[in-house]
Amino acid sequence: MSASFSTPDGFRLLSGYFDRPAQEALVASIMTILKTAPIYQPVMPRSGRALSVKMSNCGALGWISEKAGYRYGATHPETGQPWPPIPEVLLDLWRAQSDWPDLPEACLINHYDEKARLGLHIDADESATYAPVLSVSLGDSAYFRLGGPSRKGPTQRLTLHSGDVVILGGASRRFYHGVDKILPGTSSLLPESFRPGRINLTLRRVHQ
Ligand SMILES: O=C(O)CCC(=O)C(=O)O
Ligand SMILES: [Mn+2]
Repeated sequence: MSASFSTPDGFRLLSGYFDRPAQEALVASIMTILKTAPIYQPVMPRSGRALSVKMSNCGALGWISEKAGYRYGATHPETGQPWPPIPEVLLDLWRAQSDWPDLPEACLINHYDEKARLGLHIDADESATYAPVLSVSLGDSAYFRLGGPSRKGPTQRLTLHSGDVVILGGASRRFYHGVDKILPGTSSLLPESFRPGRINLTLRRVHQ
């Protein structure tokens, strides 16, 4: 494991942080989570149009996109059940890499199929604005787009592979980023029903 890419702004890409057996164990815990908190189809604020990414969450709070807006909530919007806890291995990742005293309350589970993408955005629904955001890539590789503090500034493309960890820390916590596309068929990790596809787990501290 090495910091294969980092910027002076606190952005870090830890390539291959999780080896294949660790990725398999993580996928198994995510599949268990999805049995009680099924992947659902979120919609965009106002328009109510479907996002191309499907979602679920684990942790005390989940990030929810719905017609009324974005929010953090303690229960699944369709089942009304509390989100399952965040797997210990992800809390270990947070303890090892976040440099933040409090544990994350939220872990967003994004599932990208071969057509899904995520437009440029800033993670801005947390009051803990200085706590870093950590995310784990599982399954097919993806083109990740990293910009800067303004939407119109220059961007660069990074390829994220299964097992990679991305850290938006320091100033980069407020940088625009998104996912241009996934590269179908580049990984055999995920169960058949999730392929071609990519799962991204995003750990966030919500409250200061
Ligand atoms: O899928 C990714 O790598 C990024 C996900 C993301 O930025 C988000 O869910 O806010
Ligand atoms: Mn984001």
